[in-house]
Amino acid sequence: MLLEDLRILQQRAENTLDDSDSPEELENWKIKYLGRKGELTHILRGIGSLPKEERSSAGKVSNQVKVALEKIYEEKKRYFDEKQYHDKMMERIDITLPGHPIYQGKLHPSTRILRQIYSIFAPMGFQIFDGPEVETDLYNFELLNMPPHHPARDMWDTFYINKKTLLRTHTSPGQIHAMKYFCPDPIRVILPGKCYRYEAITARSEIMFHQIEGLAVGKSLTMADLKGILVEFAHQMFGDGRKTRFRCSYFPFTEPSVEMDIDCMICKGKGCQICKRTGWLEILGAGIVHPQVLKNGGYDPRVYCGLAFGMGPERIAMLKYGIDDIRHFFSNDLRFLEQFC
Ligand code: FA5
Repeated sequence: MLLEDLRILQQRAENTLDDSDSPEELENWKIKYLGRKGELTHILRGIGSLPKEERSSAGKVSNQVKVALEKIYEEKKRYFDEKQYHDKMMERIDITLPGHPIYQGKLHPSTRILRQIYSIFAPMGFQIFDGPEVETDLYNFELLNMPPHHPARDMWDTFYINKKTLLRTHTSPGQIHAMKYFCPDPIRVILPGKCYRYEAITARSEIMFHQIEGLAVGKSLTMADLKGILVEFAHQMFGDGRKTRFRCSYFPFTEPSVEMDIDCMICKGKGCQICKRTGWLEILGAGIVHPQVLKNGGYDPRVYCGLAFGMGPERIAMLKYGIDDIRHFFSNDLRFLEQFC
């Protein structure tokens, strides 16, 4: 009899649950069937008065009914919870409002100028070659003709990682890496990357900046090739009418060495504060690769000749865009960075 009551109760409870249309109706259902004074509880209380032999099977079945009713209650509750959440979300979205524009990032001015430089040298046959930012003393100095205690090292004080390892002070050690990689073939590469120098930060000098090195090695290269490449570069970067000049200079790894200037775009060569009243602005260092450096890279200097140059893209961007302070480049101020699109 009790088992029959339980079966009927379960059937009825399942049917009425299907009919409940709101969380309130669901809670009423729960109270009616599973609550402390609910119908199932009422039947369970009657188990104690059954004959002993019927009690255990009645207890087992009533427990099964209880678990089954709790399960369908939980499922229906989850359904209402999810529906409520979804309805709430829909309420919050006003599809008639204009959308939020997605902020579009822009290339950093250093990256932009680097890419412009690549695109000037690529048609001349220069491919990009990467060198390490953390260098050994051997590559950064010794193989470039600067043994320990050579006075030229003073021009490039740096951040040492340990006695023999340092952050490169220029991209010129990449010359040796490239020569060792390509030897004995001819070379035409540019080597871009970050450099580090332990020096005072000023409007013109940073402790971290980019350089682009250029290196060509072949059997018949001359100073005329070097000048031709660099004058063409200056005209493409700064405009056709730009005047250029080469001054004698000194680098331990090139002989002869030069520096290249362009006429000052601010005063058009008349002399102003920016060009220190000379009418000229330096843009790069260059020269014919020293025979010993060629040898260090694996090339026979009696057969091969090399030309090399090194420039600072930030300084070039400063000249090109009239930027008065190099510190803007890496201070992450969007007012500066967003001007370059
Ligand atoms: C060199 O670093 C040589 N390795 C260049 C070279 C390569 C010469 C191949 C001959 C053959 P220099 O110290 O002048 O040279 O630096 C080259 C360029 O790097 C400078 O013209 C300048 O544009 C840039 N530069 C140097 N120091 C800084 C600095 N502290 N902040 C920003 N740019 C810098």
